Amino acid sequence: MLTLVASSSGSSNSCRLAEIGINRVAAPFSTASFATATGFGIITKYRTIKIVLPDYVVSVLKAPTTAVPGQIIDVNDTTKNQGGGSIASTTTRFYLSTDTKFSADDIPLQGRVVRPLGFGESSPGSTSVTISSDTPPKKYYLIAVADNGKAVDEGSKETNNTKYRAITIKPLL
Ligand SMILES: [Ca+2]
Ligand SMILES: [Ca+2]
Repeated sequence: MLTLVASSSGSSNSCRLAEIGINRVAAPFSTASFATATGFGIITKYRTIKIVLPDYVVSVLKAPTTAVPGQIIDVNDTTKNQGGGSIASTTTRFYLSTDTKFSADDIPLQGRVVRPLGFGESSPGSTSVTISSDTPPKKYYLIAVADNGKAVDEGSKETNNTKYRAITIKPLL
């Protein structure tokens, strides 16, 4: 939460917001509003607003359920920002994992650049992903990671950035 001091004129609040570098809030700042008199007899109005950080997620992930080593597959995802607006481009990257959890030992594959997303905006995209020819055939999970590399500060919302689909890598005949 951030407390701003603005003048008693409602129309000037946006000017004060701009002065401290805030040009976008996700909701009207109506949480609390009251006036108080200072010792100099000047009326000052306080308003408390909640600054909403971006929250990136992968809302849609579509990929083949089988592939062979060396194959190039089309992976379709939709990356969504379900939080406050972002001014940074991000990368949604794909990984091959032996479990459903994104971890440091997962195999990095291709990714795609996602333009800056405003409040509630989505970016659908298709990525050509190469399954390395030395991938041992077995069952894997293809994990998509939104904002891979953490270009955007999401506060406590960094833990919901992945989505997975099972994919079986079959031996070459
Ligand atoms: Ca997130
Ligand atoms: Ca893993």
